[in-house]
Amino acid sequence: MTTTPLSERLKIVFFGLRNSGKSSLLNHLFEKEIAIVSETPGTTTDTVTRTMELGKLGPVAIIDTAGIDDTGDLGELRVQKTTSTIETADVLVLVSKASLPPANLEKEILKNMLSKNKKIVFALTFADQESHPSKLEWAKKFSFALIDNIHKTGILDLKKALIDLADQMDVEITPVEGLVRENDLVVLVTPIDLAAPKGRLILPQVETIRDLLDKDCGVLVVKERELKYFYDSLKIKPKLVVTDSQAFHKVAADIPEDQMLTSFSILFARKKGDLSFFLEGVQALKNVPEGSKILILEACSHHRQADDLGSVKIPRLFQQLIPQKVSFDFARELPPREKLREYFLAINCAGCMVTRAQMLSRLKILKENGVAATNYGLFLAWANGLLPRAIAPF
Ligand SMILES: Nc1nc2c(ncn2[C@@H]2O[C@H](COP(=O)(O)OP(=O)(O)OP(=O)(O)O)[C@@H](O)[C@H]2O)c(=O)[nH]1
Ligand code: SF4
Ligand SMILES: [Mg+2]
Repeated sequence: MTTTPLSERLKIVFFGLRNSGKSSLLNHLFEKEIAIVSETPGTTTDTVTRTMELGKLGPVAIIDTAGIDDTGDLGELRVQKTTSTIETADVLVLVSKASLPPANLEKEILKNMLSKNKKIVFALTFADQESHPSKLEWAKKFSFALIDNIHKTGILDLKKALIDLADQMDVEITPVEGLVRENDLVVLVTPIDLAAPKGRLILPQVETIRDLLDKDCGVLVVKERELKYFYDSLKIKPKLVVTDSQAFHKVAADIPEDQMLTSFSILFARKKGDLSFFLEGVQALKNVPEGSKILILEACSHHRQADDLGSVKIPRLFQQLIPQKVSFDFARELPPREKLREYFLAINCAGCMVTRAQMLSRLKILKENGVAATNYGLFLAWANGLLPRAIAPF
């Protein structure tokens, strides 16, 4: 892994009417012919993503989309895809011709996105033509840049408007942010079992190692079987032990009781999601009504193993520990709202492949529909009787 994964990059989405100059803007920004540009409306049919470093915003992903006013059967599908890309954006750039008055569709989508607290910047293209006063008046309520994609002017203003947002952003913290200091030793327990990918470590483990190195800490990476041997040989007491949630029980038994312990999945529950909301979800386990429906929610299409955590182990443990009969469904996307309300609890994966904004937008919808939520790591800590210990570091 030599580049920042997409899930760690702020998502900046260009959206707007067909032919507003979205793809031209992408090419202008990157100074390269990346996306196809033409005067035929509906040229872009699928999202195009490119990455860059953008000042204080750090690593970002810039995404060009199909027009929000696309028509016909395929056009409708493209609008759906654009809408879901817009929903998961951290920052939205409304690309709109300066020369035309605001369109109703633009106003409607903008209003909807503002109600969801999305950060918005206007890119007013076609600045080489006379600007329409009502468009300028509208844009002045936001940050905006006047852009001429033909003569290549205005891109610095757009970059500045985007970078200025950094101070207002809910920036995703790093895995061990605030938990360690320079020269601390941290032990990471990473089982290498059938579920482990061949020849490499999984993203939460890699990111945690990198974060600890960035923070000038020492890192000892061991499998659960060797933990006791190495732990007992240490001359320095580790500040923290972070384990794969599935090895919680064995790890807790092999280290002293006063050793601070948590799991990768709990680090990621805090980094990607809302730890307090997830903890309320664990409380809900005390009172599970008979016949409840439980939703196991993953965030990517990772390959499932025979004894898969989400689809096999968690339901099995749940039924061993909770006497009430319940049923389980598995999903990678949130079901439609009417169906969602049928669920008592959603148990989320660590969300390592998605951005914090994506996970928070999912949690917001669960909350609005009265569904309690927790995550794999917190559920497993609770199931092993280790919850207070596993959340003590926070
Ligand atoms: N004069 C002028 N023409 C522009 C400007 N930006 C884009 N164009 C032209 O407008 C047309 C549409 O540009 P695109 O970048 O393909 O627009 P788009 O928003 O990506 O369009 P779709 O992919 O169809 O949604 C092309 O002919 C561009 O050359 C600009 O700032 N000024
Ligand atoms: S299912 Fe969730 S935790 Fe597993 S790899 Fe995908 S995003 Fe990460
Ligand atoms: Mg385009």
